[in-house]
Amino acid sequence: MRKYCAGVMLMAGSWMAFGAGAVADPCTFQLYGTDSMMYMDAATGGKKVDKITIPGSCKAYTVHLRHAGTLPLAAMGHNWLLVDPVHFNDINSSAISAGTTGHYLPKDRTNLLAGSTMLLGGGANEPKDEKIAVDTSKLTKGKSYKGFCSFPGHFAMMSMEVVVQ
Ligand SMILES: [Cu+2]
Repeated sequence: MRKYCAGVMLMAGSWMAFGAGAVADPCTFQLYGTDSMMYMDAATGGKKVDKITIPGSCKAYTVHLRHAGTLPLAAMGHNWLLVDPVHFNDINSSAISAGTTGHYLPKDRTNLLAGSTMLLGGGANEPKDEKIAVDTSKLTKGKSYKGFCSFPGHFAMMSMEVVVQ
């Protein structure tokens, strides 16, 4: 734990070395999943996320999902999946049938445009964050995609529109 903290401080230090007013990477979204079953925008200090707009100039885009709470994954696990809305129902039901041991992730990822490889939790020794790569070449500019959490029932609260501008 001590080693981990030192690493984080070192990273923060090198980030700050870019200078005051350093702009956040436009091709990365820092997304928090909270104990109140919501996606929050880390950059705004906790604004609910209803939409992510990906700049068209981003060849690769990263959604850095972090569990910002303390509830264990069995009770309040979070992930992030990106789909074409026409595949939402299929993907969501196959994710739910995978159960906690399957991280509520669909076994068949064919129609998954991007997505978590694990369920994040806030409990001790549970994975707290994951960087999810989005291949923007798979997305059509201006089309509306759906990003959501496939933990049972969470999509009602944890769902967003994703658009490449
Ligand atoms: Cu969730």
